Amino acid sequence: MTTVYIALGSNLAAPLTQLKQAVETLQKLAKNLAVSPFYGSKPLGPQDQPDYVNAVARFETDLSPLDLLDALQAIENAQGRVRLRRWGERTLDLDILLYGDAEIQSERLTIPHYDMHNREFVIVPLYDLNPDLVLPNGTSIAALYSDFKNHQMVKIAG
Ligand code: ROI
Repeated sequence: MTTVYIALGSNLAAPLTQLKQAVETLQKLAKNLAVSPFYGSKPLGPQDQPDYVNAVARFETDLSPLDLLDALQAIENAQGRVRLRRWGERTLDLDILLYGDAEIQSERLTIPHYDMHNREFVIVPLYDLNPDLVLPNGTSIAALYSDFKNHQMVKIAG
């Protein structure tokens, strides 16, 4: 069993419902699923798009990284994933942030997620889930969180 962390994001087609539905589906392939609070966040990227709802989930799985990626993409597609432009609005994004302590660089996967340390909508909910987390490169989530202590995101009632 490997402990994995997944980022969830949506800013189209009832974002909160999109995330809740994805969590329901994750329950089926996940052991010991835990989900952070849901946050409303300003878009990173073009500003002429709706605000996002973001969260992070942690669970244990026997799936390999690529099988997990396939499973997450199947959930995105089942929920009618629409992505209108690069860095633009989307109905559902499920990104693998961490897969145990693995560091993976392949055509389909970069783990840890290449830009997670710069994204408050990832770091803040990750810290909520596990303030003692240490990334594979030795960086603590607490150190990353300190950059975002004054974040402007709002918690959304789950
Ligand atoms: N911005 C926010 N706030 N949340 C996201 O999940 C998100 N996802 C993206 C881009 C377009 C980079 N911006 C985002 O893929």
